[in-house]
Amino acid sequence: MPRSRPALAALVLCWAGMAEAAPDGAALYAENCAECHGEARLGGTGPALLPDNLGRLKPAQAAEVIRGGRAQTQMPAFEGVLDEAAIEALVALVYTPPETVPEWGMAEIRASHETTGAVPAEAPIYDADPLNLFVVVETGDHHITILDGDRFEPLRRLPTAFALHGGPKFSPDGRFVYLASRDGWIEKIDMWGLEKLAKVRAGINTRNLALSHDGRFVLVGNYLPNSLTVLDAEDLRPLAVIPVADIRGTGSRVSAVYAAPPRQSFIVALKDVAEIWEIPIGPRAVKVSGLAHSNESGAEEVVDSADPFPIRRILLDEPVDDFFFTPDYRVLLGSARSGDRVVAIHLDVGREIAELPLPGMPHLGSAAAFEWQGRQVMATPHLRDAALSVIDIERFEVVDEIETLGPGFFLRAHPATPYAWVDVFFGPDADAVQVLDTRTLELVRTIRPSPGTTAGHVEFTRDGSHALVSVWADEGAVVVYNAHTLEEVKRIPMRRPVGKYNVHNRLAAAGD
Ligand code: DHE
Repeated sequence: MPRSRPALAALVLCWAGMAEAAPDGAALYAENCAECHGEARLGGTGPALLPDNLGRLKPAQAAEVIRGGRAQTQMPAFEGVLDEAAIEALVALVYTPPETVPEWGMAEIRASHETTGAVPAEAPIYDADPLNLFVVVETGDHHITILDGDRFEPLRRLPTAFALHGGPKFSPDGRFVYLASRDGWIEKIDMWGLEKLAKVRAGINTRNLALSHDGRFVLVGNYLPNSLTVLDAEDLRPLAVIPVADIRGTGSRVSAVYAAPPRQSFIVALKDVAEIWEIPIGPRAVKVSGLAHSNESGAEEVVDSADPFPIRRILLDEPVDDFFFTPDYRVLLGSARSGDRVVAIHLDVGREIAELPLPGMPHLGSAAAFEWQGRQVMATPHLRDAALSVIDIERFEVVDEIETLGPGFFLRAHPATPYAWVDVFFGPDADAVQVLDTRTLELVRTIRPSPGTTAGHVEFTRDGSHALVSVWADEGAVVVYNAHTLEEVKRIPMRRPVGKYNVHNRLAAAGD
């Protein structure tokens, strides 16, 4: 039935009234959130609340966190304090990009820098092999546990910044470890004294960090701002902020930074532009620049002289990231943006030398190398396909595809055992890890540490005798297996232990 004019007018008035009454997200934020998350949403005691930083949290989950709070953190529950409309307004606000790109340059980084006053210990304060310790990253309540890798006993638990991501990086002698959080906090821990020494916020939205071959510099790669931050590894003092843009000036996020110890350089993967950067450290810098300048092979290379961290640009046809390096660091394999092929780039000549069709979105960053039938190969899980690909890393060809129970995230091998372990991670079998016999390329065992709960990320002890697997739950565990018999040995309760890192093995994997 058609509405009368007065009825329509009343409806319009009513809508106008509703619009007026709609909660003001910014005002609600200022009143309830700014104290911990910062006035400009850049973070404070709580994490940054910007769309890029929240990328992995769905809006419905964010609403749930506002309603119910976050266990084991200072985030309170707002249910009963804020109504649903207010919660929705807050969610809408935090997923809206700020009007101006937040500034995070040298001044802001310097102002965030803090040392704790702790002095590095003169000797280990524990009776355990310092090179067989594990750093277990527990994102359930944002702590790390330092675990004795012989007795499988926790030695110390330390609070960390919110949401660490990427592997912690050890100094070449294993004395110190550096951690990076998604919100840009970098922390340095003394692995003898088991104390935090310093922290600094190197970016607003950070990918990861790398430590130079000589342990002098920490390089941090950021999404926001588009920058690299160089820190003094001694005390995390900022030394340089390098804006990231391609040769034409188009800005780019940094996908990840890597140390290349045999090259004495850093390698930088860029998300949005078709370049890879190499930043030489120390005397090698001169050599690499010379090589690039005298390159007559036609390879497209340009060397900037942005002292003291000169950038060698390797120009590509399209962006590649998620790198795997051959053990000598002469060649890197990178995933093309389409996720359906891998390119091999020779770092000395600065050009693509091979292309491999790998349609399942290989996760090269977590691949592992081993010897198979006298050939140097690596195996990589795929993020999209239920398969492992085995690639000859001298001839750059795929030698085998092995069907798994589901797409996987992390794979680990150790020279002392023929068994490599890969997790399943996605799909109905996410509670399983599978064991690959690297002699036959057969999957020989499926292990479900906690049926029904996601299992992932494997790390070996220093001698390869045991494999440690995470049960990825807030009330989770690190489960220790005998790496030869594949039997469970011990279960250590942990709060969502996303990853664990053995000092010796991580240094060996980095080529130190
Ligand atoms: Fe990671 C390492 C990128 C999502 C857990 N992850 C890395 C590295 C990169 C990377 C480039 C190597 C950095 C290093 O070690 O210095 N990760 C990405 C992504 O692009 C992706 C897919 C999307 C994103 O939001 O960043 C992603 N990663 C995740 C997760 O969702 C994981 C499973 C849980 C989490 O807490 O974030 C996760 N990533 C990890 C872990 C490592 C890692 C545990 C270290 C692996 C190692 O053994 O070294």
